[in-house]
Amino acid sequence: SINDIKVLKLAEVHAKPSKSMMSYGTAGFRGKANELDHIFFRMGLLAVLRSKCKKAVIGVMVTASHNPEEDNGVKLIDPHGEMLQQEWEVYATKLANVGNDEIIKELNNIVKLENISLEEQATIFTARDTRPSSIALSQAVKDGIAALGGTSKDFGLMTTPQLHYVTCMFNCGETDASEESYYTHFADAFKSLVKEKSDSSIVTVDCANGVGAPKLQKLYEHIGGSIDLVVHNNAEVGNGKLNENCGADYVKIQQQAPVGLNMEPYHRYCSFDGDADRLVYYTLDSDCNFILLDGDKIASLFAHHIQELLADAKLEAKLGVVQTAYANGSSTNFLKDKLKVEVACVKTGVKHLHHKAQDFDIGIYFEANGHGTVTVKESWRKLLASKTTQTNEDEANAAKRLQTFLSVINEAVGDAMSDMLAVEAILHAKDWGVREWSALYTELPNRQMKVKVADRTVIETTDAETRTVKPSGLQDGIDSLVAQYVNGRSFVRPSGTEDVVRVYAESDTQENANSLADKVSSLVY
Ligand code: 16G
Ligand code: ZN
Repeated sequence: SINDIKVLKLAEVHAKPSKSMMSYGTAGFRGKANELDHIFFRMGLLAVLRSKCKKAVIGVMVTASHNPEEDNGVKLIDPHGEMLQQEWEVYATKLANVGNDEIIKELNNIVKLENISLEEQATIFTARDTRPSSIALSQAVKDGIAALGGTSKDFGLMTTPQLHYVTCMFNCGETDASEESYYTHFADAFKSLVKEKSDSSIVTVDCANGVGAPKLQKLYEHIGGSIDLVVHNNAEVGNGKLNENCGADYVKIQQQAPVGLNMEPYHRYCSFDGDADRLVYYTLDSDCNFILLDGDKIASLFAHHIQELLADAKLEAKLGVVQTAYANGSSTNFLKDKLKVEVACVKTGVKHLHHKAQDFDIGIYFEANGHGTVTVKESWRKLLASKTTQTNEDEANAAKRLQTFLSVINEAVGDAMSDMLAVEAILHAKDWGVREWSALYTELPNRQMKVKVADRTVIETTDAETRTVKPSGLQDGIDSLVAQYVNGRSFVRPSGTEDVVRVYAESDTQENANSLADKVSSLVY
């Protein structure tokens, strides 16, 4: 049974402030770092139960991603590198909010509901981003793990996708799953796709002054001569602050270059976010207009390339792209009408996209904000493998190229580093620059805004967040505004990570998109 004394003693050390109420949101718990100590301790406890329940290693990542440096966050990673199962989010929220005196009761409750055998071993992999608060907070997680008799292996500084990767690999039987094995795997895959540098292969990477900077340096050392990378916004060498005026979220929302970057037309630039699980590219056109190549453009590039390889290999696959309501209308049209690929739209949040992608033999999913990856069905992977030994050499080679391409992608989760390698490999294969890539389709001008409201939960949405059902009348208001704009589209949704309502609008011109967003925003107040 649970060692009450040990748990309670440590729970005192990580006591909960009486007023604190939090819930396990889209990306775990997020908040001001100095209000989270008890949450991290309790997530250590929960990770032990989850590990015993799944009889597998569980990951715990300490990061608040693209949020300000003063924030922090924690999320659990399930055995195959997926996000924590939804039922357990409910336990997480419950456990986070009970008083110290009820922790044992709550833990026992989970043990009973999930039929957990406490004799099982529990091992938890932990890692953290570069926030100053992350060290103490990951210690709180480890205290929680120790309190329930679990074993923790701390990987120290890592990107979020790296922790997903090592967790997944270890549970698949790779006993030496390590940061090093991550670099070796992705660098080798990349090197077999890109044997020599092309002239245009200089990429400047804005690492948001986060953990992506030192990790990308390491990956680069493993890749050697097949690409030129310039690391920008590396807090280890400059004095920039994490995510401040830089990073994928900043570039995507502001539609402008990160701090300190002098851009030249049609050169290649990209940004990671603070924990390196999002990627967006950008450049300038010849008139020095800013051109963003976001998650939608990356998904389109992936789909285009995979489709070509499938055709070359004479392979059939159910290929699909999963997007959210934020996907630019032009990208959806391009995928559906030009590529004739099946497109699905789901609610915001990686877990929803990942889940839907698994309906396809090959599922490409991307949020417009740059988080995404490709999933492959195990049965289809076997079919692909058998095709690589086919007698027709051209087809076998195409199948091999597809196989190698898929292995440069981190299937467990969206990964800025591996997605960047995948983009670079495709551009190399097609002999394309950002100009050709961006010409796949022209984005509809769009605008995102956030609105502070008294209570964002009064807004309820349906149809993958594209429409509101509450408060009544709001959707009618939006509909009649949208009808006044050429190619107008707009939706509102309560944020899952901040106390705001988000507004999205697109239309034929930037002025119209801005104006539609403004008007819809004022409906929400
Ligand atoms: C989190 C999600 C991301 C989503 C974003 C939306 C994960 C790992 N991350 O960062 O997918 O786009 O939240 O935030 O699920 P919002 O609800 O505040 O708009
Ligand atoms: Zn992130």
